[in-house]
Amino acid sequence: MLRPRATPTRELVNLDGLWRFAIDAAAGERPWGGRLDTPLEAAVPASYNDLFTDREIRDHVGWVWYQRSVRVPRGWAGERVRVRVDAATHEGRVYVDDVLVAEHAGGYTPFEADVTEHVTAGHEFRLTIGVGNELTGRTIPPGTITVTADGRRRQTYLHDFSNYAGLARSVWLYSVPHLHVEDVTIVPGVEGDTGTVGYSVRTSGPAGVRVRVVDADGAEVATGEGANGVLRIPDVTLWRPGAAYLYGLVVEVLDGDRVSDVYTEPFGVRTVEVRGTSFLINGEPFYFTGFGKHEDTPVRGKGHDDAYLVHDFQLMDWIGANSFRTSHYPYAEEVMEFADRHGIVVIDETAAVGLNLAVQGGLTGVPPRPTFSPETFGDETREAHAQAIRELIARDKNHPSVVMWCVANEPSSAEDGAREYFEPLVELTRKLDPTRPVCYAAVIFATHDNDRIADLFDVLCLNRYYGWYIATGDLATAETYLERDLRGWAERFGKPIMMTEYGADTMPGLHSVWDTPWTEEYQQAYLAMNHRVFDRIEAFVGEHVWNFADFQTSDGIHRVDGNRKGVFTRDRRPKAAAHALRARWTGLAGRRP
Ligand code: GCB
Repeated sequence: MLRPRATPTRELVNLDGLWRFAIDAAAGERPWGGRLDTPLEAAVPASYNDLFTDREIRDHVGWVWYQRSVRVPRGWAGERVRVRVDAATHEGRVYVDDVLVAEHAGGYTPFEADVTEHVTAGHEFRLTIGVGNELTGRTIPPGTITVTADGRRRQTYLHDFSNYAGLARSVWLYSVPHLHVEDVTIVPGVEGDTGTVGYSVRTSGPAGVRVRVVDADGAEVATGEGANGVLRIPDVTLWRPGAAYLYGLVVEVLDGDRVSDVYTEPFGVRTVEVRGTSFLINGEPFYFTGFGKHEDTPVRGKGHDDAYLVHDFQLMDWIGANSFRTSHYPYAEEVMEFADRHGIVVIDETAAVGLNLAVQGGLTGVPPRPTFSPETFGDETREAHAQAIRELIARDKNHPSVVMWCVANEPSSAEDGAREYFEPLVELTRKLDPTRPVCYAAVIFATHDNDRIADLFDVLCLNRYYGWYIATGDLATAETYLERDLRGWAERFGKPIMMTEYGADTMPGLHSVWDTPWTEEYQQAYLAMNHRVFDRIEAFVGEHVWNFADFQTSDGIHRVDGNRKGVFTRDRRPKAAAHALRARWTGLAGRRP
């Protein structure tokens, strides 16, 4: 799905700001049917949960309503008009005045509605967006709703980060000409010094198509005609990790001789390949340094914020991180574009986190139910998961920063049914994008000899917490366990291995001369132990510490004011481990330490 942009033929109005807001109990039967009667206003983009002091809003399970009035620019007569919602977590319904114009499930990918028939240029309309936050056995991510003894509905889920909800990304009103570009797919390649640009353009109706490639200075470097083809860029400048270079594919849709629509899609020329136990970018071995992150800041929750975006990337640069994983859901498109422009490498993950009933059983002692079954996660869950994969690839396929798709985090991959569940999803991913490697992040209970799906994937991505959840405080034992575990995977599969999570909760300011969990020294010693082992495993291609920063979790006895495995605090101050990581990572430039 194309990102809305202002072009010579398209105009764009950003609808961020303060919207009238109410949870369903306060919103009346048809919240879209008139002016929302509420004293509350909510900021967009932001999760609504932490904006208000009312606990009922913070813990609300169900629908909330956002409303504002919107004036259609008077120059838009004769154009098509669309409303685009960058994300409604986890379900969205859009009403223009009294009319439902769009419905969407999946909290981290965009959707839009053509509202041309319902609005008039120069006039105002009432825009109401309902957002539902319920997670069930049929949603991605999954969850369960229970009812308390006093009749309140409670949402539980199988991941630790807080179930922030609302309009956490921008909302747009934009115009497109009647005959327009619907979609553009770009597949770059390299032949010697020449960049190849396979492209395919979908238009809203039969039309001529003209394309040209412009370089970063806007100079034309290749031209072509037709909706599909391959363009060649002589003397190409590659997109490289740490040295981004972006071209633009300018697409013109022709109505006879007249240019009806113009749309420019940025892209980079680079290749990605897994060969033997190496991960190659532009034919050169690449070693990932960086983090699993979260979109998480105080007050805003998962609300996108450009200031944090800039600051987080500054901190990643400072520490020598060349990459991150969008754990555990697709991030805002602003983040992806920033990574493209700044040469940061991304492992792009769906929101399929928590497809694992065995972990819960293991932690609570309750005998686990099977994860993959018609009563738990069956065909309907898999269809929601397939849709999440389709929407992720549709949105992010042209980003040069994205080098791998991660289809799930910590599914129960050692259980009956895991292979049947995942095989079609991996096939789907490869069909939608044959150019990028595919992975999943494997939970610690999945070992080289019981995991049933690892051979379907290209890179073995492991989440391991030896020295934290296992062998807590005993780094010598942890080191032995970790090395045995990694060697097992290396020998059985002969594929590249990377650590997608390793980390230790750390209270800034807590110190000890011993190996005492929660201290700043322990986090450093824990990471150093991991690094010693990684450096002994030849097939190792990268390390992503869990987590970049402390983040909010659901309330409970396992966390003190959130997950504290951040190398930075939630307000982005470095813990001691940040300096140690910086010493290891800076200067590596994607090479193995
Ligand atoms: C994991 C999960 C991650 C958690 C982390 C932890 O394995 O993938 O979402 O936050 O462990 O800190 O427990």
